[in-house]
Amino acid sequence: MSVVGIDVGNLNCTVAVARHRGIDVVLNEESKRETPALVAFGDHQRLIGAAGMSSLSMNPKNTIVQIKRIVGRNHGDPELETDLKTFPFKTIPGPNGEPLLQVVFKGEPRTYTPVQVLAMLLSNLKSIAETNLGIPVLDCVIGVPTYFTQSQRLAYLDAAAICGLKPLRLMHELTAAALSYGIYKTDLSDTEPTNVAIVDVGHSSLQVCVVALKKGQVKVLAQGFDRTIGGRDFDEVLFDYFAEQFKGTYKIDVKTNARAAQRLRIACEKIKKILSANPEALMSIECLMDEKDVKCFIKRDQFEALCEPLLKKVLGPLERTIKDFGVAVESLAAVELIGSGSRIPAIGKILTNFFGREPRRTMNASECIARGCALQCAMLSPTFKVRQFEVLDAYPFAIDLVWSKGPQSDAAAPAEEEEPKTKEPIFPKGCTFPAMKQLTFNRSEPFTIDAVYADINDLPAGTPKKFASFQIGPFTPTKPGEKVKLKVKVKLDVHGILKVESATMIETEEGADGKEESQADGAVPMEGDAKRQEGEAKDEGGDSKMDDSETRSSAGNGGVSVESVKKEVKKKLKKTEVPVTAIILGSLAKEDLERAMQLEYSLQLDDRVMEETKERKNAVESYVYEMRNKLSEKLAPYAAAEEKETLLRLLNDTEDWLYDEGENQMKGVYNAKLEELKKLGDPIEFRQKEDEARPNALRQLDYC
Ligand code: ATP
Ligand code: K
Ligand code: MG
Repeated sequence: MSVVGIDVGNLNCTVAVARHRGIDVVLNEESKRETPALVAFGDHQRLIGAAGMSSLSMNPKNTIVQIKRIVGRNHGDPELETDLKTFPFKTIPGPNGEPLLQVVFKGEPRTYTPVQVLAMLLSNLKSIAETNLGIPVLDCVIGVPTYFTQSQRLAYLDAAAICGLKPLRLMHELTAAALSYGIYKTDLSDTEPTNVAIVDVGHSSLQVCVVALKKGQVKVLAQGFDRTIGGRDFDEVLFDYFAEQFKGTYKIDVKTNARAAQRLRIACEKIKKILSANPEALMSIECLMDEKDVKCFIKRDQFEALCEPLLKKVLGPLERTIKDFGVAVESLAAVELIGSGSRIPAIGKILTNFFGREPRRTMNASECIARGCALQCAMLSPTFKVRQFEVLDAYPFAIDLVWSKGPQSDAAAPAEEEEPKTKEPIFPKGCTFPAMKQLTFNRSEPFTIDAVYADINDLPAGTPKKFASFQIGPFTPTKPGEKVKLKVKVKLDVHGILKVESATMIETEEGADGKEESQADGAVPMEGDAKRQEGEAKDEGGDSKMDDSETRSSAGNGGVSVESVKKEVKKKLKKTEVPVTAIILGSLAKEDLERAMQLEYSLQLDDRVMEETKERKNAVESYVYEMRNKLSEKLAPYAAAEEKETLLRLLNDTEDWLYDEGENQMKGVYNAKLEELKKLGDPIEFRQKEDEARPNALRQLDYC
């Protein structure tokens, strides 16, 4: 079984695998440790990851980048709209509210959903792992940013399913980093936690967390983020600056030309990197637009001045996180910096000032997330033996559950239509997950439970407050029309996705004390907090060890004590499973998922055929060159003059053909061409080989 960790970056992805001697970051087909997060749709084939790099500037309109920013978002979300302005490709609204990516692929206009494109990228990362491991990859752990919403998480799971991956966990990137940091630490105490802050400045966001490390355990204490500070935002500052400069100096507006804009953006990223190590840099692009070469110097001071508004924002997430942590920065045992965007010296300075010390780079900035994910995968995989290290992660958003009141309860309590606003959310911000909560209802008819973000301000603008909705029922009480007790288990699962795990109708069998029952549950279920039952949050799979007998009820509701419920009701309970239907969950419908899987499968077949075709074409090409050389060297004595001339002519014609109509042919055409050449070449080679095999004395050196 495969044990794989995948860090899907907005710019760069890393794949790590567990082998018996440890965790290794594996190389892609170009022997690189990082794989660009892009999918390019070409005239003849799609190119994913490293293979598509040149399409970035050659074919920008059909090269999808930053898919991590797009996936799980709705068309028209303000944050997405801002992003799309800087992307060279186009989107249109899709049937499910998602932005459809419009490309021209093999000469045809096509649209793909962001989930499909993410699946393409994941399939490339999967195949990198497979090539290195030599086995099919299914199980994996995939990193996600802390700030991912339910719909982004679901999109990742769908994309993984489309390309045949089975994530055992979607793991918060910084938690993965913390795991790969903590597990190798030998000086951790059993009781006294070592508190460490980790800051990740990536391409599209800044994330920070404070974790407590103990022997065999990492617990996330606080976390923060800003989705508007990342390496790409610094590129954009440079882009705007140079675009403006070139308008004046060269009278060109690169913003009106997709290819020029893309080339300038790529150049800006390089300039930014140069400025991390040098006080100044020269921007120079040949033939950028209107056949004009451009040149412009920029100093680091200038760059930093331009970035001041951006740099000012860096403190925000740090301050919020430390405030949530509730302890001074001085008490942190270490501050670790990861993510390649953190190489900007000005960011380093801000962090140094804030934390009162220079952050360390103990971890490999671009690999620790993938490594942490692989470690987690190894721990979750039954086939792997690895030192267990408990991961107590924290969920970033407060989640509440709301439900319609039953008709009878409405009548009974008309004044209580609205839930009290001050109550603590069911899953408070920062709660440990996976976690399970049990709710008790008193109903006679089916009803719905909605999951909402309790504080929508924490989420990207445009995120709907309600993100999941479940119908509980139908159910048929033994005495029709009578209220029954329903226990509903709600789970925030290992991926950070909220689901209703189960609903159970609980009836007291004949002879049970009905009076006590009604006292316990009152007319309106779930008033206040007292009846929300905490599940076993620690349970990895979220499988709670909850027992009905542990149910407590609100004293204010004239409740029954734990003991009395246990003794008198337990043996008389009749439990019936009640169906739960997700009305909104946001993952793909089964048919759509299957269709997407089939499409991806056939695209992969096309890719394979293309690869084989390329390989056959190369075979023809190398035959031409090698044969020509051999004919003038070792094969020369074995070919008659006429024979040699015919073959040479055919070789030359084939070479011309390869540059002309033979450039894009089907696999079979190249095979036939190779056969044609070999028909003439093989007899000559045969004679030479036969001769070589003879004892020296018998060699017939001169055939002609
Ligand atoms: P994210 O974590 O946001 O999803 P990612 O993981 O792809 O994105 P990283 O690979 O950590 O991001 O960082 C990429 C960013 O780091 C890019 O913006 C890149 O330009 C920037 N970067 C890389 N090297 C340097 C450098 N030497 N100086 C400044 N920035 C750099
Ligand atoms: K990365
Ligand atoms: Mg990253």
